[in-house]
Amino acid sequence: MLKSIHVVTLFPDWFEHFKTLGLTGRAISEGKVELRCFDPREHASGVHRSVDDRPYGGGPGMVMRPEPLALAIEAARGDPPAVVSALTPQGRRIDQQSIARLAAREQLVLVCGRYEGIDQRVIDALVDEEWSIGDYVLSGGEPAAAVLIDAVVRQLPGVLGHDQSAGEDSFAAGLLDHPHYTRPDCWRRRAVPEVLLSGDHDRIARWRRAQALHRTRRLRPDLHSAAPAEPMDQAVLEEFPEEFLPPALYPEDKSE
Ligand code: 4FV
Repeated sequence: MLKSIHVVTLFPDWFEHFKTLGLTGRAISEGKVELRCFDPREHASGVHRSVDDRPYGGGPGMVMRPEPLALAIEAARGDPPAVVSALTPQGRRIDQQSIARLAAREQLVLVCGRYEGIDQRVIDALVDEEWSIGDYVLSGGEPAAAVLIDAVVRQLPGVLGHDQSAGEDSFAAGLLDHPHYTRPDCWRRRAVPEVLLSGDHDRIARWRRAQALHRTRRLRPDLHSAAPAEPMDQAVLEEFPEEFLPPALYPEDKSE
């Protein structure tokens, strides 16, 4: 199970606040997981201690120099070396299944690129795998590393109020989540589905499963066709054949 996350980044400050906030912050403060940053600039030599340089072959922008980055990666991966993961647009797309696998490792070593990217020889020599959070270009790997860290840490036992909820997450069952509601039961003339006020928890569970199925088929047919069916699905779709779509607004005088 995951104990430590080492991040190789030119912006350790980027994580200073991140590692104190929310579920990730609490998991770190409770010692459930450690987050340490390794800055290539600390391994840069020469008067300017530069960590980037112009690209061979010309073109815009700068590239991260190999040596300072390699030394920071070697410091972060330890001995025997842990698996080194880089966040890049070339990486495999992160999903809930890969998050669950990453959360099962003892240690994560996450390399964050900046500028146009990392000298490819460092990736060839020291990076074991690449992950992407999506087909768009960030100005740095740090936001992607934060996404991965947030998704992994909430998988750890005891991080989410009660362990059951990590397994109930969207995507954990391959479906989108059912809609959520809280007080008041009428907000701006919009009601909460009656079933949720019924106290009949089995019926509520069936309704939620039905909504997750309906909503996934409508919004993510790719997920819907790939999602493992559950024995109850036929029955819940007969009981709740329609997706709960917002009903008409309450007449004026009923509003909050
Ligand atoms: C990225 C992504 C990403 C590319 C150049 C950092 C940037 C810069 N990382 N998923 N999409 N990285 O855009 O993970 O160095």
